[in-house]
Formats: sequence, C-alpha cells, structure tokens
Amino acid sequence: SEVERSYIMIKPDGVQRGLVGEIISRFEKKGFLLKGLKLFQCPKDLAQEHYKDLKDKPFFPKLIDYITSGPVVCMAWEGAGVVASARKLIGATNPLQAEPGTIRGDLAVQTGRNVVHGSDSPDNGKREIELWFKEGELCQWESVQAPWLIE
Ligand code: DAT
Ligand code: MG
Repeated sequence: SEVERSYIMIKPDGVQRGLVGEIISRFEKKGFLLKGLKLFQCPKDLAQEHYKDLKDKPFFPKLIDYITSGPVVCMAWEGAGVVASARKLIGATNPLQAEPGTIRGDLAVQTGRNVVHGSDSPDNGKREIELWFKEGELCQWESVQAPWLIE
C-alpha cells in the first residue's frame, strides 16, 4: 500500500500573524517528511471543493471567505500514521477546547480563526493533496534523518 500523506494548510490568519515558521516547525520536529510546500492564494471554487462536505452548514459562506481572504501555505506531509498524528498536533477544532501543547491550543482562540487545517483520514489526505498540488509540485526525496527516526 501507498505511504500515508496528510494535507496540512496554514490558513490566512496563520500567515498574517507570522506563525508560518512556528507551525511548520512542529511537523518538522516531530519527524514527518515534507513532500510539498507552497504559498498560494486560493480561488473560491477550490475552497468550496476542499470543504464540500460542509456546504450545507450555516458557516460555510464565512468559511470560504476566510480561506480565500489571503495567502495560505499548502503542505504535503508523509509518514506512517501522519494523518492521525497531525490531527493530534493540531488539536481540537475549537481552539478554546484544544489542549495546551497543540497548535490550536497554543496559538488560537476561535473556531473561525483556527490557523491550520489537517486531513481527517488517509483517503482525504490523498484527495486533498491531489486537489491542492499539481503533478510535479511534490518532491521525491529521502531525509538523512530517516534512519534516526525509524529503526
Ligand atoms: P477541522 O478543521 O478541525 O477538521 P471541520 O472539518 O469540522 O474541523 O471544519 C472545518 C473548518 O470549518 C474548521 O476548521 C473551522 C470551520 N468550522 C467548523 N465548525 C464551525 C462552526 N461551528 N462555526 C464556525 N466555523 C466552523
Ligand atoms: Mg476537517
């Protein structure tokens, strides 16, 4: 089977608040492998497709306005168990309920400004990476750290 990947995205508030380095660091230090990275101003139709499961929610229009309000940082992170682990590093959807030590728990206060997205299943990780990255935008490489991370 394929190596697991998660689509992680720093939302416009994370970029505007100068949290890009801090957030990338959390995933880098954990030991996952960065396969794709770009700063990107997202068009409305892409945001709508990304969040299509939420299209009937009352907050959907505001969510789309927020995600398209400025550049985001798109990332593809790889590793066994990366999807569930990234969700733990990110913390609960509502930052006031997110545990200290998590990205949202440490860096945000409101659901509508929760600084980062992470895929909720390996299937969605694959779907979202295909949605946000073009062919050729992902890099094939091996980290020199690999033998020190995985026995
Ligand atoms: P998550 O981002 O933790 O996977 P989700 O997939 O349920 O959460 O929702 C996607 C985003 O939509 C979430 O990060 C912020 C926004 N959102 C979710 N529930 C909301 C609510 N009740 N009010 C306002 N925004 C909400
Ligand atoms: Mg979600």
